[in-house]
Amino acid sequence: MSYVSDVMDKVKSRDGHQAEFLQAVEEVLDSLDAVIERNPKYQEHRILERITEPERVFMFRVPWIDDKGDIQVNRGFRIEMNSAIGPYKGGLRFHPSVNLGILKFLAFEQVFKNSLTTLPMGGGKGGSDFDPKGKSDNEVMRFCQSFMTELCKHIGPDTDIPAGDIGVGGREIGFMFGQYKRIRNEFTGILTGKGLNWGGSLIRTEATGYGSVYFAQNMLATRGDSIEGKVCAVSGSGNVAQYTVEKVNDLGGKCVTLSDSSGSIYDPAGIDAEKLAFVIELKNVKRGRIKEYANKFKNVEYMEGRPWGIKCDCAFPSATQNEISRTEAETLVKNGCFVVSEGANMPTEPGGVEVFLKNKILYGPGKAANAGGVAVSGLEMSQNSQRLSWTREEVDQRLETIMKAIHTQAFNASQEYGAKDNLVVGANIAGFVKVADSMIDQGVV
Ligand code: NDP
Ligand code: 2IT
Repeated sequence: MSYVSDVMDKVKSRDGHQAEFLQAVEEVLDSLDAVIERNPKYQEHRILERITEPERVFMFRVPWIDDKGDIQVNRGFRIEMNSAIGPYKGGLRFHPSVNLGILKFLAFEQVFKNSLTTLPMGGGKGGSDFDPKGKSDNEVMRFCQSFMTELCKHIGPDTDIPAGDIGVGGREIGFMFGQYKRIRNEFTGILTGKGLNWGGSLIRTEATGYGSVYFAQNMLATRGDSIEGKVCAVSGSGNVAQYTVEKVNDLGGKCVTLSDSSGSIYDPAGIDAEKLAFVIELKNVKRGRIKEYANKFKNVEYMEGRPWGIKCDCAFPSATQNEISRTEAETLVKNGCFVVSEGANMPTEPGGVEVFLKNKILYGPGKAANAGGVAVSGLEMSQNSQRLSWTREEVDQRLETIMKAIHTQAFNASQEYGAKDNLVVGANIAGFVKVADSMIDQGVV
């Protein structure tokens, strides 16, 4: 039995019930055969056993009082996955589906993603099964304060720096930052995605969506093509989806779909700047449903389910994991879609990935395509350390450069290891080698 399959079996027997974690580990390990074969040192140093086991996991009770005066209890988590190349870095997700397995998958992905950014960041992830939907601002604040009252014992600007993810945006980061400062009496960069008046970076809000479109541009450039004139299907309508639409518009493409967990809208005329402003207000301020878009604008179709039946050139899945099945991938390809850039983490089921690779479409896996968010988080940390703020142009320029570097690293690694232009294999190898070599340098820890 090969070293890779031996380790996969061990992970399965230990964490068999953590389906998403196993899925993420299997995808990475499947890419590594050639690297392991050429570099026996990884087996000698038991890198795969170590890299699949978090360095540390915290689970804690988060009690808070709702508006009726009743006590509610949620579960809080922080996974400190790997610190070989820098302090733990990764978002916090607040969603009722959150559990240890989902956060371990996200933390595992984050290790390789952060490595690809070229910046010195280790990998982590955290969150809670708290559901912000339908909660008042005061309830969200009390929850965030309680969550940070425990989390503050474990994080720090040189230790572990959380940020946003699903259900955690500017409002939640603000409440958590305020509570950390109050408890610790320290104004330091312990979170990224902060408000621009108190240590945030320009372009951080836009970064994941912009980055995912820059990544698509880089993929298209390998075929002498660009986003201009392309019809794009986007899923989700939160942070990543919103700024994906903005950047596609900037570059002369047209986005025709958005979604949320209730359904999707199809707007054949395209989601222009004015319609996007409506979506941003609807989702970030009114916290309403995407269905309202179809009531507001003419000639828009609303449908239950996901938007992958709509004919498009490019797809930007930007909602959540496993939101493109094998069948949906087949439909996309059949309808002429030839670019998929994953704004979300692991949005395509393994069967769907197989379909994209088999059909040789331009496929950018999440850990490469959505790394722009954490990359600008890294730039926010640099600005905080220097007590300086860079201009919008400077940050955007750096983001574009980083996305290009990620594409180049993944593309080159795929070539070097005989996987042609398979960016799944390339991103996994390029992300892995830097972390694995650093682990070897630092001994058995
Ligand atoms: P938001 O909370 O801002 O938006 C999430 C969107 O996805 C909403 O429209 C939401 O709909 C939808 N969604 C969430 N869960 C589900 C589900 N189970 N089924 C269907 N739709 C769902 O989150 P983000 O935009 O920040 O995150 C989106 C994705 O991007 C996630 O996979 C995240 O991990 C990834 N990502 C985010 C980064 C960031 O910087 N924010 C960086 C890199 C990746 P509804 O409102 O109905 O729940
Ligand atoms: O999945 C991700 O990369 C994020 N949610 C962003 C993490 C970060 O630290 O900015």
